Amino acid sequence: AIQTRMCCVAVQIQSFLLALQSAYPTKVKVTNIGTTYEGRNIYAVKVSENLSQPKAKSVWVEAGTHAREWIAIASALNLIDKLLTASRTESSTMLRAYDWNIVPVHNPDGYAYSHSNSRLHRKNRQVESRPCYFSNYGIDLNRNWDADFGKAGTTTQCQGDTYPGMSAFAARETTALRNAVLGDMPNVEAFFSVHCYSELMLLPHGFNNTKPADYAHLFSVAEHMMRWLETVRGTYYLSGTPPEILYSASGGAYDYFKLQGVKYAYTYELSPSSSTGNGFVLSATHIPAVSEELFMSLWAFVDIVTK
Ligand code: 0X9
Ligand code: ZN
Repeated sequence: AIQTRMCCVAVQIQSFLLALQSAYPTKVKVTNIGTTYEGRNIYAVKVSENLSQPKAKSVWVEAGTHAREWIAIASALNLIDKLLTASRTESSTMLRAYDWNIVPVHNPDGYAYSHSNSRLHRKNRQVESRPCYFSNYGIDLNRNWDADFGKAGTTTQCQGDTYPGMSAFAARETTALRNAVLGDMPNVEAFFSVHCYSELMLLPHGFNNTKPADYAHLFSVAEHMMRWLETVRGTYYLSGTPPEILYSASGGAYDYFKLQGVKYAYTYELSPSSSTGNGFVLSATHIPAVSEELFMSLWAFVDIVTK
């Protein structure tokens, strides 16, 4: 319940995370998984029932890949906070099943820039060996993964919002997250990317019309999650693959991890709904409900997969 403001710059988030680590030294471990182009740290926060007794399985949750998607970052920070509120049965169930690894700000350079210069900035702020002479430079981190890289839903123009970079993992941020998650294999049972907006639960694959062999199972898990999400305040999320319900896009994080053998890989598009104009900019009063929806659906995930 600490994170109630939409606007929280990298330094404030860093102190929030370090304060949690001091308050819960047996449960919270903050790790710097890499450094951005502009020199900021990328943090992964492990929340465990007991750090000295690691679980066999883990879940990874990543938010803030896209700079302007502030509600995703606020919801990921609230997830950390809610997992530590031990009075909630949900939290103890979730921590009994898994170690949780949360990367609340995957793109801290872009996030800072969305505060200081351009509220709707999407990408990181990296200049590659081939320079970009436009102000909207940077790599779209959700196009930079090795999952059919550089094809659907990308532009070759470096100033474009869906510019994927010169090669897969050209971005420091994707490299850092890839190394952190792969370093936790084979324990990683689930990977969730948290984006906004449109109220969608996206399943693999996002890059073309193919589906993984276990798609029917992934879909039934998603439907269970969305039913529990709906109990918070009646929000209805549509589940499906991006080509079916959004648009195809190559180089996405969750596709990469699904291809790497992570069983459960999903991408959230949080509230508001797609009919909301400029849904990236929403008032901080929405943080509690949207955060609770993310949390409830992850509780539902644990409920169904541990049955
Ligand atoms: O375009 C994206 O990266 C995501 N939508 S957003 O409005 N948050 O930018 C959707 C990504 C879905 N994943 C893939 N298609 N790989
Ligand atoms: Zn996004």
